Amino acid sequence: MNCMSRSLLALTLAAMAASSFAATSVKATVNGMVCAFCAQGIEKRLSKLPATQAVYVDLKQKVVAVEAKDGQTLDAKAITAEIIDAGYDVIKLETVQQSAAEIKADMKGGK
Ligand SMILES: [Cu+2]
Repeated sequence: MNCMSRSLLALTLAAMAASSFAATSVKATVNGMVCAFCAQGIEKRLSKLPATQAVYVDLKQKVVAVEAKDGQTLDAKAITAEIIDAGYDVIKLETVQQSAAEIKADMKGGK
């Protein structure tokens, strides 16, 4: 290995470390959830998806957040399908660079 490829490798490793730092989540606004059982049902379904690391449901703010496992991509279509299948409406879906815990903290912060 020469000098050039060694420094390239170092750069690549640094980039990988930086990217694994920020968690990616799919944040959905869902209509129709009224009680803790609704939240539980959705949480259970979404937890079963292969790329799901964590799920957070906020009944009051109608938010369902699914955090992706490191290096994996969440299937927004599958998430939407699961929520609709469970009997609820997805109004909005967005990808955010936050973990489920960070989204939860935001919600509790009263934003
Ligand atoms: Cu319910």
